[in-house]
Amino acid sequence: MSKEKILVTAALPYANSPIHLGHLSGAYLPADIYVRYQRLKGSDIIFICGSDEHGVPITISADKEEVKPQQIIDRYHNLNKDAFNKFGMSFDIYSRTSIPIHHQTSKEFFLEFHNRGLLKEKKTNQFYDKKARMFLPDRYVEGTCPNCGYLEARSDECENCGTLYDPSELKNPISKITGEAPVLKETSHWFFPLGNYQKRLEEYVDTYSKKYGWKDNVIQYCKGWLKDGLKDRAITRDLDWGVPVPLDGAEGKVLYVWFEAVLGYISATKELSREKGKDSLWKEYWQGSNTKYIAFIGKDNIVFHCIIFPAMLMAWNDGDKEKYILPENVPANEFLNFEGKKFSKSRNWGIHVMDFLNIFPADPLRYTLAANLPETRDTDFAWDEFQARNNNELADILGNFINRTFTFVHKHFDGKVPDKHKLLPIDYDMIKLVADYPQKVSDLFENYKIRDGVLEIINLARVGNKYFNDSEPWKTIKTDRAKCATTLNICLQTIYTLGELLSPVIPNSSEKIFNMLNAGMVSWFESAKENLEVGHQMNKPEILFPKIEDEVIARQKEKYGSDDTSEFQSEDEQITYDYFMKTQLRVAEIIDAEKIPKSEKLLKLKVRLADEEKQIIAGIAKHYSPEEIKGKKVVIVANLKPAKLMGINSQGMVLAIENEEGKLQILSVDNSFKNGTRVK
Ligand code: B3M
Ligand code: ZN
Repeated sequence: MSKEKILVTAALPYANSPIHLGHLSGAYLPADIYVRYQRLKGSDIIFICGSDEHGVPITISADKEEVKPQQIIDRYHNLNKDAFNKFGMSFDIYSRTSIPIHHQTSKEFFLEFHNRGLLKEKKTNQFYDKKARMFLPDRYVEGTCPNCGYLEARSDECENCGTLYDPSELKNPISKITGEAPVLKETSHWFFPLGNYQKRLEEYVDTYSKKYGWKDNVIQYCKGWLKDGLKDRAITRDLDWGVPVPLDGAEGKVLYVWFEAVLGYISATKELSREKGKDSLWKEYWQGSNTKYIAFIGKDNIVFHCIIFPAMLMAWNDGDKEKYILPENVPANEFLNFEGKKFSKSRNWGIHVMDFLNIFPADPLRYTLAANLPETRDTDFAWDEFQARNNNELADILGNFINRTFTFVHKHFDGKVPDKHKLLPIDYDMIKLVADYPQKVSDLFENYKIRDGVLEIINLARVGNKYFNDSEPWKTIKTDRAKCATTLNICLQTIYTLGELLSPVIPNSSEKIFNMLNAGMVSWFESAKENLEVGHQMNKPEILFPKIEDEVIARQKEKYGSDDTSEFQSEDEQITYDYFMKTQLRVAEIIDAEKIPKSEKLLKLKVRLADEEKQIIAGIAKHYSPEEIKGKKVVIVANLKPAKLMGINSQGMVLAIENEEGKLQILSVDNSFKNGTRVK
């Protein structure tokens, strides 16, 4: 039999907003770690993702900005693709659902079902906006709840009291597009008979979850749905954006976005096959006799991946065409919060991936998120924890172990791998412990316990440090050179293992470790063998994880971690005039300036506005002396929330500009401008 193939997909993000850290934790990072690990193991694996470019979310964004949906999807597809790239996602393809091959694949599924008489065409009454000349999707209609009187109830469901009702019962309905009262108008749609698959889905969930160890949250969620009983579901919509329904007389109708989005995984694999010059390759992963499929998603997508998509594949497989495999596992994660609260676009709460990576490298973020994945419960991203994970774990434990070992070997053994001599119990124990590591971590990763696996690996660095300390090479180098050489040999082999096991988690740093080792990686299960030969010449060490200073974290907290100033905005997102005007830029005179002891960068300034004085801590000490800037009139952000920098209160920010060489200039105006004048 041919070698087993593994197909991995990660949820296709809507191309209507930038991805944020919560998305990474939910699906993308665990998927990437899993895939990179499998590749090191030598598995035949492909990793599929792309943008979800249809549906109401896209049209709402387009309407809001008064542009065409195409413009929205082009912008966010590229933005998200770049962000994923910078984060180190190793997709084999990042496709999109607006491409012809996807339209074709979705139509093929619809027609297969239609031609076999599986779909039911039903007439329903739906809200129609006469002025906009369109049927209104649920989210476009608002009215008064017939049950509790809530004023912002949706067309068929009240968020306030949870009641479901027929749209005709909603009181005072209003179209969100034109503000007019919509009318109920008859329309017809095609329904997929999900109920027909109830029994087989129950069996599928039951056997697969037991056989492949599905996560509890996923099982519970599926059981909840199955218990309620599955009903027919409309798979078409009245909308002018999407995959057109491929039937005569279906003008103005498109396939429901979720019906085709899950098929996007298949079309993306087809596109990848074309790129690789082997059109039929996708079949080996989706339809082969020895292939398995793992779908990484966040918890809000469970029903579509564990119930609806499998039902669609079952329906297809009942026909006479080549059959698809069903997802073997759907390791859906819970949510990541940001500084204690849910990520929220409307409440401006959170940080986008690209904005984060414009400030910090990817690896500390990958490690922080991986060490805290919401695998069994919601978890939280906090700036302080990010700093601590970088400084106390990556730098002080991992970085320190590597750095002290390399420095020692360069100082005392010319940078060459020293020979191993007679082993003591402490050495045996260390060698044995390292030797078991690839299997230990593999057992966790294979069971989607990514977080535990990552914490286990960093523990090896901890143990390495202890071994170094307990062996006291700085003493034995003088008293027992053979013993010292043995210690350092074992430390270096351990670093090799660490570098490899960590490469799925922090790939860039791992690459640097192997540059320092002047070696390449072997396959996963070989990584704890003696891979460094005695006498092998290594390169000089470099700092792997620079510490993150308190003031840098304080700045991020100010920007992204407080209610009213949080900027959950991407840099290339447009802002309104009102949004900009919230920032009070004012002329201020510097009336006093002094150096801050123990800080090279900071100056403490006293500035005067119209009739108040403020203290500002500014990072300009390397460019201006206190004497030089006293008396200058500068531009400050006057309504910045106060924050502490190096323990000192700062009540604003001085505007400055930096050129490519790092030369900095503060923005100043001449004395004719009164203190406190608004800059706009
Ligand atoms: N676009 C929802 C989301 O971004 C949806 C996932 C599709 S996966 C086929 O959460
Ligand atoms: Zn209600």
